[in-house]
Amino acid sequence: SHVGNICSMWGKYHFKTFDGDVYQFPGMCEYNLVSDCHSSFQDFSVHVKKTFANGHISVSRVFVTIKDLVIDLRKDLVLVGGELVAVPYHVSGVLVERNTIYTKLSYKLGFSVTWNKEEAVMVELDSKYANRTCGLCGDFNGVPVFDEFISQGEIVQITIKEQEDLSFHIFRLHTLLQSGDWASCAGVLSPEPYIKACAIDKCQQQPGDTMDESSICATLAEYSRQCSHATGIPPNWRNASFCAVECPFNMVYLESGSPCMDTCSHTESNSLCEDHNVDGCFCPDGTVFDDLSKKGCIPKEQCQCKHDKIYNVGEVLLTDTEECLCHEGKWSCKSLSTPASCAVEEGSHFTTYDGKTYSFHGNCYYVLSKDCMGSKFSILGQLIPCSSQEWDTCLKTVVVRMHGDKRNELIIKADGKVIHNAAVNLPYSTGKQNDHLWGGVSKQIHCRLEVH
Ligand SMILES: [Ca+2]
Repeated sequence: SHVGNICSMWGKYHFKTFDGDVYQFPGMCEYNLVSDCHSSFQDFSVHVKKTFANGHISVSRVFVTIKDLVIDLRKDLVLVGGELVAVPYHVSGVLVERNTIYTKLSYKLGFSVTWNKEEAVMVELDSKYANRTCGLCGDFNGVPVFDEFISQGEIVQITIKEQEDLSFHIFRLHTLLQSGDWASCAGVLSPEPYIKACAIDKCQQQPGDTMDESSICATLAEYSRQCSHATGIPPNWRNASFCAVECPFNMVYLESGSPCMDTCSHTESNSLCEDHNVDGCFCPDGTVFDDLSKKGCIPKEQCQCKHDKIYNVGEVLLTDTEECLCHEGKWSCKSLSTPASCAVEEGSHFTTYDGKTYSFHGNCYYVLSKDCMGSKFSILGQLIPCSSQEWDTCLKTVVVRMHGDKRNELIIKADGKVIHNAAVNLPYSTGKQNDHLWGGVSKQIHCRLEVH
């Protein structure tokens, strides 16, 4: 299961190591969450900086280093090597992306960091890093033990005093998480460590404090995230009066939705998506996100098109060669130029592209037409005396050569056979280099060649 490769921190000071230990570490500083400690040359590291403001503990920055690259994730900004960058941002195998809830950094060689821009950070690591990490996420050796934080040969004990009277809070969460709504999650992930962690939060409060729901919200959010990752389906547990999340535009909050959002520019993102579901703000069913005018979620039919500027549905874009209509966010184009044609008929009657006709009797391969500017195509015709009527010539073979490639010619024979390295069936098209060839063979050869 994926959960084994996840380390996370959430709430006021809860951590879960790669090996599954949940512990509390009430530090307020900058910490190493995970580093590659296998060799002196560090592959990567993830550090977090915690801050306390307005009675609220959160992570204010996440620093990720990958080899020489230093990526500084902040609540609303992303800096790479100290320079502000636009998101989504790609560089050497690293992708930084952001949605309404999360900032996510993925490194294709083995890990990802997801931060909710508040207090929760999750690191997912490839198994190849097993037993070679250090930091608050532990050593990732598969053994859940309490003493895996070894610093310079000394064991660093991270623990917290047993708290009194956790019973009330435990009871409240137990009741919630044992309800039928959460059954799918309970089936894939035990809620016990999360319940206990949350209860500890409550007891850190001063006597007389009113019920603080933020700890419960943080716990349920974390449990829900981990449940989604473990392929469970968390319920929509938030509502307007309990742990509410406000979504921008007309988006709706879902506990479990595809992180790949369909947009006017990319209407197939969702169906091609391989990422785990996440919580967040999503477009209602039947709509896509308007990423051109940023007007929120709209029906696909209302999507505009872009070409230098933005065009509305039904607007026409005219170019030298095409007339394009904006339809559902896509250009539907037709060519304005009519194709010219030339012909060889009866083996000796020629019509040029410009309409001149003449007769010619040959006995060889002749160039019928070729691209004389480049070498996109050349078409050869084999004219030889007909066997039945020796005073006349027949077109025996047509050879189409693309890009001067003599070893990959398309050969059309008078008997209807078409050969492209081997005999092929009609209709035949070759997708190579975007050249489409379409042929229909009858008594005379008709061949249409389109070069794009
Ligand atoms: Ca361990």
